[in-house]
Amino acid sequence: MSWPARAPLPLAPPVRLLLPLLLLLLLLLPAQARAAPVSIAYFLQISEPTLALLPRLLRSVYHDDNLYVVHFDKKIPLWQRRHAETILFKGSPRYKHNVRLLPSEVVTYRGISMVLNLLSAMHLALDAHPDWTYFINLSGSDYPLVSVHNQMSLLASRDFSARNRSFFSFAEPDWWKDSKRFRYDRLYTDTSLSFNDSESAVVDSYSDQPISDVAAFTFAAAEAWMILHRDFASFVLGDSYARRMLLAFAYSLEPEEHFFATVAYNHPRFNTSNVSHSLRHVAWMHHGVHSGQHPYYIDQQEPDGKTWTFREEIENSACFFTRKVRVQDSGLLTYIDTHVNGISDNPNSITVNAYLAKVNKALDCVVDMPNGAYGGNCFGSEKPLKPSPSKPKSKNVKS
Ligand SMILES: *[C@@H]1O[C@H](CO)[C@@H](O)[C@H](O)[C@H]1NC(C)=O
Ligand SMILES: *[C@@H]1O[C@H](CO)[C@@H](O)[C@H](O)[C@H]1NC(C)=O
Ligand SMILES: *[C@@H]1O[C@H](CO)[C@@H](O)[C@H](O)[C@H]1NC(C)=O
Ligand SMILES: CC(=O)N[C@H]1CO[C@H](CO)[C@@H](O)[C@@H]1O
Ligand SMILES: CC(=O)N[C@H]1CO[C@H](CO)[C@@H](O)[C@@H]1O
Repeated sequence: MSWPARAPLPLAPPVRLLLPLLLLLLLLLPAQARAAPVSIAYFLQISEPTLALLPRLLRSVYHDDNLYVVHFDKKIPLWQRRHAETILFKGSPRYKHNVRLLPSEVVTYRGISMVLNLLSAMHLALDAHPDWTYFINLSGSDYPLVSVHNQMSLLASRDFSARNRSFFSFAEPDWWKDSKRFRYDRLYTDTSLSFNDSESAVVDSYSDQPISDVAAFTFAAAEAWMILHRDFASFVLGDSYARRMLLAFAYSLEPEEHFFATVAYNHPRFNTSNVSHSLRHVAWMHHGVHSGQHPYYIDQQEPDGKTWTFREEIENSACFFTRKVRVQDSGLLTYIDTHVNGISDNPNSITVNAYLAKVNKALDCVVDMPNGAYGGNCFGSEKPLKPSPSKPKSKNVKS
């Protein structure tokens, strides 16, 4: 793979004369319009139910200047993974240039192997591409509400990349304690730590986590969706503080929601640079009813078979991505491409710009929020995230 250097273009004489004027104009523009777009490493973590959603997702977030790391869960049968790879690279010859496959690992839902898999992806991304600035973690059921080009510009705007800021959706503070009680006070083992590929479950030991009461760090409650600055990614992979914290979370439940946020919240190098929202729209509530353990599917339809239940909510979310998508190529995705992110061939520029204005307004709101603050209030429809009481598979229970 080669990353073409961008050679400065020679300037023609009339342009040279205009240059001071152009520079003056540039200085008069607001800072956010000026910064060069940053490049992004996207990680697409694919499980069996989301295999069919991958080709469209990759197409919709693809851009030559970015890096794409794709992972197929090892629990997906080998022939199916091979087939998915073949289909993927048939999508476009350009993919060869910047789409990388992460060798398959077993990923246990709600277990530490989700964190380990994300760390593997960050490692590959840091090795493969010299200059991405942000790392965005996606699953097959995410879908963009902002075009990639605009994502690259918006992450370069304000003080985000200038201050190496990472984005986390922290939960409301009164839930941090509950969350710790449900997920950290007992020891839970992700059986994929056995190195046995047929093992993938989180098992409750029903014994206390001895360090829970004495932990001198603050257990941070957040969502598993993040936008991480390269500086934070390098820190998480290479620093001994992060390594020790990883072990402190190895036998916990849902560590993917707490490990990264806890490192960022507690370490003095990052606790003054967080942004309190991960720019993801997740539908947890509908007509006052909590969805339970899993969020609602955003492509759910009303009984009339014509109305997309969450369409308006999506249009007010002001986020970069929505989830969870269940249906491949649904009319809702076509609608989003035309009216929201504008990546279709015939976008409606009025609604696309209106959505972008909402995103800018939300970013202006969240940019100065305090550390660990609940950023959801800046984002139209976002509803609070509650920790769910844990019910992992219980075997080998000792009483
Ligand atoms: C941002 O990260 C770079 C690379 O790790 C580092 O050299 C720089 O000092 C960091 N800047 C800030 C403001 O933390
Ligand atoms: C791996 O685990 C399975 C049960 O899930 C067991 O039958 C098998 O013997 C284990 N393999 C090894 C090498 O222990
Ligand atoms: C950041 O962390 C350090 C060390 O834990 C702590 O002393 C400091 O008060 C924290 N700063 C903020 C702004 O949270
Ligand atoms: C390890 C980890 O944090 N994975 C998350 C990456 O993002 C997807 C969806 O955006 C989540 O489902 C994963 O939990
Ligand atoms: C602007 C910023 O960095 N956000 C917050 C992150 O955390 C610190 C510590 O609480 C806050 O002071 C910042 O406002």
